[in-house]
Amino acid sequence: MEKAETVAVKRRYANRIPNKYLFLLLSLLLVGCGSSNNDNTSETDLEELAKIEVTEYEGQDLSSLNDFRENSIKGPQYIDLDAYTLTIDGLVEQPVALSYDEVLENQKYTKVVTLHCVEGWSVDILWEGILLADLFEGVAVQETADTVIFYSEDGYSTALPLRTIMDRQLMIAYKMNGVELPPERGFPFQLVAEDKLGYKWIKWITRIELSDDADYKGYWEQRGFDNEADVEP
Ligand SMILES: Nc1nc2c(c(=O)[nH]1)N[C@H]1C(S)=C(S)[C@@H](COP(=O)(O)O)O[C@H]1N2
Ligand SMILES: [Mo]
Repeated sequence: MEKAETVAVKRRYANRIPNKYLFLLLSLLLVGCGSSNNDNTSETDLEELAKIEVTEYEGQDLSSLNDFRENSIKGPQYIDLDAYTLTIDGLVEQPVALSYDEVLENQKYTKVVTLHCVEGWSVDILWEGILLADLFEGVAVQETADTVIFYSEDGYSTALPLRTIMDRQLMIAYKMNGVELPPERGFPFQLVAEDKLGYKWIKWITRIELSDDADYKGYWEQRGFDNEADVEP
């Protein structure tokens, strides 16, 4: 296969490049092939992103977007933005289905927040996102709503009290450490559930429902994990 490529390249350039340069060109190609042999240990996109991510913010060292342990219930989801909308509905006057760009029209906020997984690892990440409060302003939340239920592409869900979201000014992130969320980390949006355990940090958010079901239990909450999910101080 590499050989066929080389031949194709040679043929394409043969018309344009004087013969005396062909030897040099082919030599360079061969050297190129030699040094790209470590393609076998091919670096993932996450490793590529890790090379350009922000590693420190206002004097604070950050974790890498590679320091997460990928243990999502169905593995990474790959969302096609052309088909994507973020629905906000339930107990609201004006339900919406926003495109990615429409969500990003809101004021952007940046904050270092730590995600603690119940499995005992944690990561300090510089998040960039949109306040849920700003998104809620656009839909006119009804007075009876006291709970916000988040749904994801992979069938996962979780919920938080509306009060918590407003009091703590929680956001959904579209960037981490200065780069767009990679698919493994929840592209296009992950909830930055500050002070809550990792299972509240829902990735690949597709729908946000305003509800009055304060007892709603998400995927892990139904399986016995605490619905408060407060990080122990
Ligand atoms: N949609 C979805 N979001 C999810 C999960 C999941 O399985 N599906 N796992 C949660 C858990 S348990 C943690 S700790 C965080 C970070 O998970 P990650 O390390 O797999 O990125 O994502 C949370 N968000
Ligand atoms: Mo977790």
